[in-house]
Amino acid sequence: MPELFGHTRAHVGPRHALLTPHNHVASAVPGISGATSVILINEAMGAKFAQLQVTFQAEGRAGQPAGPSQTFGYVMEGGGTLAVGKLKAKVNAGWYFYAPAGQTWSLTGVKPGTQVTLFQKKYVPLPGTAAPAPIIADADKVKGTPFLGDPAANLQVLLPDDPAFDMAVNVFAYQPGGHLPFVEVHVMEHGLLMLGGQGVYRLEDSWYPVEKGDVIWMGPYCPQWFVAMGKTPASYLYYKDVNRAAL
Ligand code: UGY
Ligand code: MN
Repeated sequence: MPELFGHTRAHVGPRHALLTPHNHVASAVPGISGATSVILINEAMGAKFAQLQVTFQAEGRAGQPAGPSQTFGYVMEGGGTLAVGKLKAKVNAGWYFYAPAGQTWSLTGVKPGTQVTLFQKKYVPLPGTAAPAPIIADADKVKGTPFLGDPAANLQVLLPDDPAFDMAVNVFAYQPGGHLPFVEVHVMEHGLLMLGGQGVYRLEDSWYPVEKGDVIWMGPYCPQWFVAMGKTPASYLYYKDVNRAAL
């Protein structure tokens, strides 16, 4: 349902932001053609990473030359042919890829309507540790675990738990009524996409009703808590910076 004219659930503040699909405005992004790209989160917002949503028309394609940024991509709808470094695979909704800094990636041969979320971050190498390798995989095949033992909150960790990675991307799935066990306050940032269902997100001292398609930025130390509400499970995909020194 469109929002009432002049009203929005969106909020953009110094430590957190919520954007709904009704707020999207497209940007032309180098390397992406035949597609509508929306830069939902980036440095202009205060974040140290970027989150984009790309919706492809027929003949659309996306790609990136080798550079200092790494890219994680998650296919929300449709599919196509992914190439990351030397890896190549046909992918569908629920598949994801990781392109390390310094490696090329491309998505071609897309079905019209294909939709992808991208997280991009400049890679911070860890001295003495080799950079991560490319990944193309199906999130359905990643085993989840109950978060802190709670079967109502299931966590899938999509990237290897390896200090070479300075970013993590996970899927959190909650049964109706499932919730984060406590209000988290942490140095890591998040970029989040609601994949399905509904719930209420606490960000700092505000509580926001959220649903599929909403995007949230949580800056460092943003107090955060979520409860899934409604009659269906809720799930979200989220980014987090990890594994690097405090100073
Ligand atoms: O990984 C996390 O920090 C996660 N528990 N945060 C969140 O879901 N808001
Ligand atoms: Mn968190």
